[in-house]
Amino acid sequence: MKGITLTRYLIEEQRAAAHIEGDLRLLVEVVARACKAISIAIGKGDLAGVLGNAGTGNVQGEAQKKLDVISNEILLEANEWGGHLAAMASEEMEKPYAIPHRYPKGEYLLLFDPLDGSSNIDVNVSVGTIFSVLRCPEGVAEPGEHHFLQPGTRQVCAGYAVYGPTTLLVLTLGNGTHCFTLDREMGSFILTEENLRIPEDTREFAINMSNQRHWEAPVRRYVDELLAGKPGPRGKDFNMRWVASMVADVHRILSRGGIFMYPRDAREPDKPGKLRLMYEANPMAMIVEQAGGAATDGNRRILDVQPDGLHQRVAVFLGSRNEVQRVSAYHGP
Ligand code: AHM
Ligand code: MG
Repeated sequence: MKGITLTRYLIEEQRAAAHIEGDLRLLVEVVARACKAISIAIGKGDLAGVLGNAGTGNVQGEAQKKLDVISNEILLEANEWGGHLAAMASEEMEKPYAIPHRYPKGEYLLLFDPLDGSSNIDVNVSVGTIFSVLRCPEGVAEPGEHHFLQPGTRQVCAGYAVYGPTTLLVLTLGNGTHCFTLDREMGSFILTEENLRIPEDTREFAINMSNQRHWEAPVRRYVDELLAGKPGPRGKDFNMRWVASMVADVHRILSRGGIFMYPRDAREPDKPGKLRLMYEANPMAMIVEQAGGAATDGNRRILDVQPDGLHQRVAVFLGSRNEVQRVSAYHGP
């Protein structure tokens, strides 16, 4: 099916697999359209005055970039009126966003990190949008935070856009992970790679090494062994890459293998890592598993973690299956 548009892909999937309902199709198309708008805003950069800080902070206490705020608004505005959603939640908003009463409501919940890796925006390095789709529990008309707190296994769809040299949309509806490339002249996402597969073995790892002194023993041991290279216990040399945009690091791993790690560390002992479960780790874990990879928090499969907060954090080890299994085994049974 390579070469077909996202619209046709969704219609073909709906016919063949019958697991995509009309509203989910609409939802994916609307999110894709919003990603195109974000891609255009990012592409204009300083010409449109969109770089730099917004002068505000988000719920995590992080300084917001202007493009964090713009991307969040683009996603909210695109998705609020179509009748496909019951509510939305975002990294940039403390509480869920209720669909305004003037619009009909649908049966899905949409969660997103509107602009992942935004510390890279002012230096012209790839950033992205990550999203996750859950079903709103039946009979719930006004979903609250607790209705979002479903484990990642319940996701019906997950995806990310990466705004790099090309704009890509990587998507799974539970039937493999597929990659679409934005044709800027046509304004359409075109299927360019079907059924991505992450190699089980790799010689490449991604971690922020500057935090090494704060890591726990299993992560130290694992990374020390990688760094020891050919003469060490692994008997081969490993290469390291760290973009500091999860979308870009995960996309590289989907393309050629590797392991991505953002472990829990001693800097904030009460928080398990930096990345957020609901709109970063869960969608990426589904995408990676659907491509034959693995994703854990060191002890558990990420998709099995029962969430207890919309913005809760989680340690993340994902990518090539054999490496994820090894570092998870170092964490103990
Ligand atoms: P963000 O959602 O606020 O952009 O933070 C998440 C990002 C990830 O994209 C990336 O993997 C990580 O933070 C980089 O963190 P660090 O700067 O600690 O290396
Ligand atoms: Mg993020």
